[in-house]
Amino acid sequence: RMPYDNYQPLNVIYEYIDRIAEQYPETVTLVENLRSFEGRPLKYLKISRDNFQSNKPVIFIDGGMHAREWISPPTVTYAIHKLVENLTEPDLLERYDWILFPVANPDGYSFTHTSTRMWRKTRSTDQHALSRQCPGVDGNRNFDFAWNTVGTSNNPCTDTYAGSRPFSEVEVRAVNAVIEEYLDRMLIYITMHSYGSLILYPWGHDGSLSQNALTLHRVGIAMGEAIDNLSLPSFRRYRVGNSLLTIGYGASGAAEDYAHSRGVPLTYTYELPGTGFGTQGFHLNPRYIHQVCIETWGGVVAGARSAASIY
Ligand code: 0X9
Ligand code: ZN
Repeated sequence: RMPYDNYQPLNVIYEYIDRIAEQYPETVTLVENLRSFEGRPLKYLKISRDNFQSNKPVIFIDGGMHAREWISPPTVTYAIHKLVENLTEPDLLERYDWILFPVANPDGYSFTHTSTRMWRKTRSTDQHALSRQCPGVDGNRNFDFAWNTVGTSNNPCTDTYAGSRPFSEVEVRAVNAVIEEYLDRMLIYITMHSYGSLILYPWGHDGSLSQNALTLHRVGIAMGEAIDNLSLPSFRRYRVGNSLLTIGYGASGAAEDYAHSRGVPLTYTYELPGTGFGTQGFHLNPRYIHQVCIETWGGVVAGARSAASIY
């Protein structure tokens, strides 16, 4: 498996993805149809016992939409590791097909390694007068759900710029393409962010609850409890709840709201652990990467099993 004792540059993550696809062609399919704004491949893996032939419910997990949230991509590659290289929970492949997209914003992720550690957005430019001096759109404001109405900005020089229109970003269109392709059978969608030790569910733009809130909460609690049971005493306990109420601010155009609005029953934003304050929280000490990957996978497993008992 990949090393989990330090944060890895994009090429190491991509080499891992390529090698897994090569080494396990029976269960793994690499998809790289689209390229990022700067031309990097957008890579995700489809993992299945039978090449997605038997219409099982799909679990989709993405990471790295926000570039500086470095703990996010390793939790997704770790899920790949657990499903392919070290399958200690075979029921999860019996019951579900999986789609794992570790770095949804590779341009931003590379930029945090080569230039600006605290970069959040994509690296695109558009027609806005300020866009050339201030590139980048917030991917988690760019989905077509109550787009650019709350917790967003029209100014490209801010971290929450919503873009010139919904789905202006090819990286966001790539995530959306997965959601659309498997809409009829996607059961769980999780987008990995940091930080705060939170499990958030819709609706995040106005704090109201969806029709499916009771189930969203039950499955969310199962995830949060499983993580807490695997966690370290020094880590914060997870809180589970509505996005706006639990994180304390509203934001529209977010992935978890959009996927739910399209009909995916169980959609969550995980805010993974961070220690420290302010922007320090985005740089979780690398000594904790392995721990967070293990406990986060525990949360995904518990959520998948909890959902299996309901659906
Ligand atoms: O603001 C965000 O995009 C997320 N927090 S982060 O610190 N990772 O940037 C929270 C998104 C919460 N979900 C919704 N507002 N729907
Ligand atoms: Zn984020």
